[in-house]
Amino acid sequence: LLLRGELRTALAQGQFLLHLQPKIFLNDGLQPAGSPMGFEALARWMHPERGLIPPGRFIPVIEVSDLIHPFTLWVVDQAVACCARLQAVHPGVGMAVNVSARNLLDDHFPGQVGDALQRHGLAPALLELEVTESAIMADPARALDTLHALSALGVRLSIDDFGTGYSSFAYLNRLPVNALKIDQSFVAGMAADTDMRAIVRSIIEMSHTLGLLVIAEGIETQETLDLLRDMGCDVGQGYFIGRPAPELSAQAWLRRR
Ligand code: G
Ligand code: G
Ligand code: NA
Repeated sequence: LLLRGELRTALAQGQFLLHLQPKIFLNDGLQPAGSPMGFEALARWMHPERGLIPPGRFIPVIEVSDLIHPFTLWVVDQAVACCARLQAVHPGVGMAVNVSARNLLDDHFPGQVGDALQRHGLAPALLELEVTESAIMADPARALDTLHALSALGVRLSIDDFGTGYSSFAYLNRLPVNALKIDQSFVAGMAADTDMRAIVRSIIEMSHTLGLLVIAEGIETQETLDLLRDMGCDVGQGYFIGRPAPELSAQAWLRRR
């Protein structure tokens, strides 16, 4: 059982840390196929007694409380600082951070993101914020205001877990987003399931029709990577490419590419 007080203490005492999972270009275009696009920052909790706790266990608790505000700001600050350091290893490498529904309802959030970028001297276009459709749909009008303010900073925005929510084609076209991330449930199933494959193909085509970059997550095999590349998917992420790992491992991974 996770108590909110325990999470507050964890934040105050620096018990959270970030692991980074790489994303690579699957096709030539913006950059040569195989080159690194960036990393997704994924939070972990190093609990003093229970060891490393995965985000699925504590994010749902944080997300429904006001703790999500300082928590996301901590993640943004750490991720931006880390991305600034990684520029020395691979100039232009980006960093993605997950943003929750409540962050999109907070008028202060875009300014705070801008402050973090300034503090660490990072070009805004190297930061990507991932938001789910359901986070936007919780309060679309207010979320849209926040997304426009973030977009005005020059930060990149992507729709996470795409395909699991309810965005209509018309609505998607009005959002100031740069990319769609195809939900891993579709990606995992596509090698064995022709219906899944058809869904993935149509998401890729729709993204390109809308001028959006398309990112597939949950790539676990060479076969899936090859299928996605042949369908024209722009960017890939998954255990086959690299597992979430600490910053030093991410640096080593970057040097090997
Ligand atoms: O790493 P893992 O697959 O266990 O992550 C589970 C979920 O937790 C994912 O949906 C991921 O987006 C979410 N998550 C991980 N780190 C963060 C974070 O820093 N902020 C938010 N809001 N969600 C996160
Ligand atoms: O919901 P979100 O897209 O943020 O989820 C990302 C989560 O998915 C991360 O917590 C990460 O650990 C997990 N993940 C990343 N790549 C793979 C993969 O190839 N297979 C599986 N099963 N999970 C993955
Ligand atoms: Na994500």
